[in-house]
Formats: sequence, C-alpha cells, structure tokens
Amino acid sequence: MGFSCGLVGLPNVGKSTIFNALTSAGAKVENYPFTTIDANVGVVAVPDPRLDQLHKLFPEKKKIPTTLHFTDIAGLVKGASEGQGLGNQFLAEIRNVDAIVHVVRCFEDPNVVHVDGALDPQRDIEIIETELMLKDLETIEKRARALASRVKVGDKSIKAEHDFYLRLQEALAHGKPIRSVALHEHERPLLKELNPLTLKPVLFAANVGDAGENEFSKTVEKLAAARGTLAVIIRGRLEAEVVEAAETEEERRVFRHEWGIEESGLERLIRAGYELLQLVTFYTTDGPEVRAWTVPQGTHAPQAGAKIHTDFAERFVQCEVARWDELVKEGSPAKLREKGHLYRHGEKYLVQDGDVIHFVVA
Ligand SMILES: Nc1nc2c(ncn2[C@@H]2O[C@H](COP(=O)(O)OP(=O)(O)OP(=O)(O)O)[C@@H](O)[C@H]2O)c(=O)[nH]1
Ligand SMILES: [Mg+2]
Repeated sequence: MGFSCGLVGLPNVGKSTIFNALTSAGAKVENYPFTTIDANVGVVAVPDPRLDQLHKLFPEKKKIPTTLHFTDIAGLVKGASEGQGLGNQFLAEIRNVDAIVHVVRCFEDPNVVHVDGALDPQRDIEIIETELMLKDLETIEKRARALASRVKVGDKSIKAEHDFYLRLQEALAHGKPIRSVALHEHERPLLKELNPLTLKPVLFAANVGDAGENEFSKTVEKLAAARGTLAVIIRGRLEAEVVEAAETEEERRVFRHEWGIEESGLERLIRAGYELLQLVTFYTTDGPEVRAWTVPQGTHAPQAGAKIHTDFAERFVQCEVARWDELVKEGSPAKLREKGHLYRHGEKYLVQDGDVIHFVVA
C-alpha cells in the first residue's frame, strides 16, 4: 500500500472538488455543508516523467508507476472533537492516513455558503487545528489518567511515561501540535500506539477560484510557512472540470495550458508531499516491468528491496545501482557497465532519489 493523504477542512470548502481533480473519481460535490458523509477513497498513479523516459528503453515491458491514496473526509466544524457536525467518526478516518492535506477555501462566491460567514482563511485554519488538538488532548488525558494510580503507588517505570503525557498535554493546552514537541527516541514508540492526529504532517491546499492566486491564498502561504510547511494553490473547480471534460492526459494538458496551468494540482501536491514527507523514488527494470517505488529518505538498500519481495531483505547480497539519467543517456545497463557507471553497494547503502536498482539476492 502506498502513502495515504486525507483531505481535511471545514464543510463546503471544496474538498470533494479537489479530490475529483486529483483522482478523477467523480465524488459527489454539492453546494451544501456535509455533502460527504462516508469518506471517498481514491488511488492515483504518481505522474513521473523519469519513469516515462526509462520505459522508452524497455517498451516491451509494462510501466508501473508508484501510487498515492487520497481520502476525502467529511467536513469538520467547531466542536467536532465533542461530536458536533459529523463528530468523532471522521476523526477516526484522519487517524488512518499518513499525512493531512488541509483544504482552505480561498474562492469568493456568494452562492456557495460558508459555514462561518465571510471568507477568512486564518480563522478557518485555526478552527480545524483547534479541533484536532482538542481530540488529541482528550486521547492523551485519558491515557495519562489510566496511569495515574500506578504512579501514585510508586511504579517508577510508569512515571516517565506519565510525565511524557503530561508534557504533551501541556503543549496541546497551549495550542501547540504534537509534531512541534521535541521527542526522545524512546518516546516515539509510545506515540506510535496513540497515533495522535497532530503528529501527522500537514500540507495546505488553498482552493482558489478560476482566476488563480489571490490575497487569501497568499495568507495561506504565509500561515503554512509559519508552521514550517508548504501550501499548494489549486483552482479546484477548474481542475475538476478539466479532468471531467478530457479523457486523456494529453487532452487535459492542452486544456490546462489554455488556462495557464503548466502543472496539474495533482503533480504539485505530490511534489510538495514528497518534499514534506521526505520520500524518494527509485526504479527497477528487472523482469516484465519498469517500475517506480517510494520509500522514505534514509532507507537502506535491503529494506527498499523488501518493498518488492518481503524476503529480499534477508536474502540481500548486494545491489547494482545506476542513475536514471545516465541509464537514459547510455540506453542500456550493458553500456553503463562498460563505462563503469554501474555502482555496486552493500547493505549499508542508502537509496537515493532517482536510483535504478538491480537487487542481487541469495
Ligand atoms: N466558485 C467556486 N466554487 C467552488 C470552487 N471549488 C468548489 N466550489 C463549490 O463549493 C461547493 C462545495 O464543494 P465540495 O467539493 O462539495 O465541498 P466539500 O468541502 O467536499 O464539502 P462537504 O463534503 O460538505 O464538507 C460546491 O458547490 C462546489 O462547486 C471554486 O474554486 N470556485
Ligand atoms: Mg465533500
């Protein structure tokens, strides 16, 4: 399974519209809040020009891009953490994703209701952030309470854990998400179990009208930068219409070009997401496929191999690595070998973005 991103935001801000632009899935889009009740899930192939070029060297093989999962979640409102709106149910859906795409309304349209009146990206962002923090606060308080009695009777091993939760509570109570709290290595496993919402990386998607960026989207960019993250500006409705109107990616490109959109919202969002999540792509050309794979930066070769076959990690002997652009330039692994541009590495090798890897296994 690939990485998953959840589209989160107030009701009626254009989450399903953007979901459709990203996935061509045709989810229900209506001009009233809480159109989406059950989450829509879509899998998209990650557009990858490097894979396209590699595939040209092996046209008889099947081209398999890496994929990304998007979940279009129901709108959140003030009080969601206490069950307002559609309440807790979709907070659970957010728990299942690797990263959050926070969709912010930046388009003006008197015909589309805003649940809180006028357009105000900062207020909107803070409402969502507050609900996610309140939910985490509830989860962590509950956990801390469960430990309190054991701390009282002097259980030392529990005290450190309890103190850790108190530290998190303190941060959340002061409006700081858990991702901003400095963690010790031994504390990470505790968080893995709790899986708090505000530990997940967030990317902002500013949903602007057909005219493109505006003062509201600039505000979103500023707020994103202040949080150490990125904002992607998407003309949600326009891009969704392009996807609906054109069948092929070629036709869509022509339409977008006419509107001055050189890169689709999907491509920009994926690029920002890979940067934020520090993901890298490597390629394999063995067997009947030319294929792209995604792993976190800092992955050792055997663990990268395990994506292909679970037992590759144990049977790993070495790997032969080519740079994708050198392979495209020379035209075949044999030519690269002649030139001495196939590099052999052992199990300590850290996979680099753009590597073409042949795994040698026992
Ligand atoms: N004018 C304009 N309207 C848009 C734009 N993007 C979305 N809308 C409209 O906003 C309304 C809500 O869009 P949805 O995509 O259903 O919003 P949502 O966030 O999924 O809403 P819920 O599922 O109710 O939470 C629809 O009427 C869309 O057509 C835009 O860029 N410009
Ligand atoms: Mg929706």
